[in-house]
Amino acid sequence: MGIVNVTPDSFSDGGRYDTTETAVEHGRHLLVEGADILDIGGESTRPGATRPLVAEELGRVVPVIRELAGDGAVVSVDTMRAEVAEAALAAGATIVNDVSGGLADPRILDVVAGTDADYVAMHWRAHADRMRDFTDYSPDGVVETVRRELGDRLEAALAAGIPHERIVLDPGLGFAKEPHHNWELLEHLDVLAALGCPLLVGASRKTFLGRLLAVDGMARPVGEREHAHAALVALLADRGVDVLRVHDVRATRDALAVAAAMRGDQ
Ligand code: PMM
Repeated sequence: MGIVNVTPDSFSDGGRYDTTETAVEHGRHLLVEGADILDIGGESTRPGATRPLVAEELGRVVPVIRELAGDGAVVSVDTMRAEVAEAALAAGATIVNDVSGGLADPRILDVVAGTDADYVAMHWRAHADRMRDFTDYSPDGVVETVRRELGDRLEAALAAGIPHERIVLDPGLGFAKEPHHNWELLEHLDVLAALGCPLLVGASRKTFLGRLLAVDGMARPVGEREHAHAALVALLADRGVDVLRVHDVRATRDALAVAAAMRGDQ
């Protein structure tokens, strides 16, 4: 899944693709590099970010989705809002990627249930401006707590009428998580896979990789985390992850090719 952030302020690529034209061009580039899905988002979820107005979010994503879906691409919309999901599906998206797992706007579950779209439910606790206050995973620890809270979101999606086979779960790396929480979740993805849905993982360019590579307490800058991410992708290849949400599709494809070759599967 290649990322197209149509935002002025995303932590990873904010402002680079914030017009319809540049975003569409970027999406086409990711397809050439081998993306199977394009994830189009109009709201930055970077820690501390403030939310765009609904009209702003719609204006960012809908024209880009219309163009790229018109090209024949499989398009996912990265939104927490029912209204945006509805417009995106009407414009040709077939997947709703909801980083709040239905918590931010529960009506989004009904919107998805009323179509045959797939639904990604990510583990989430609070909007970006407050998520740093929600990193306490005691007493059960991050893996068990995320399994339970994500399990609740799965139940909510099923109760709204989204069939099990159309639901994908995501541990939500970096969302109300300290770096060590992300590593623990990556180490124990099997616990989340036991919920019985495909898994999506989004580690690309995130702060925990920057922290891992820090020198003298200074995190590695966002644009210089790709090698670490490719190494992670290769290691995740045999861990039952079904979808990787990434900025650099080519590096990801290369890492997956190496992992496949090492399995004797060329
Ligand atoms: N991360 C971001 C945005 N959307 N969606 C899912 N399903 N999983 C993620 O981990 C995720 C997401 C934030 O990263 P970005 O600003 O680089 O897009």
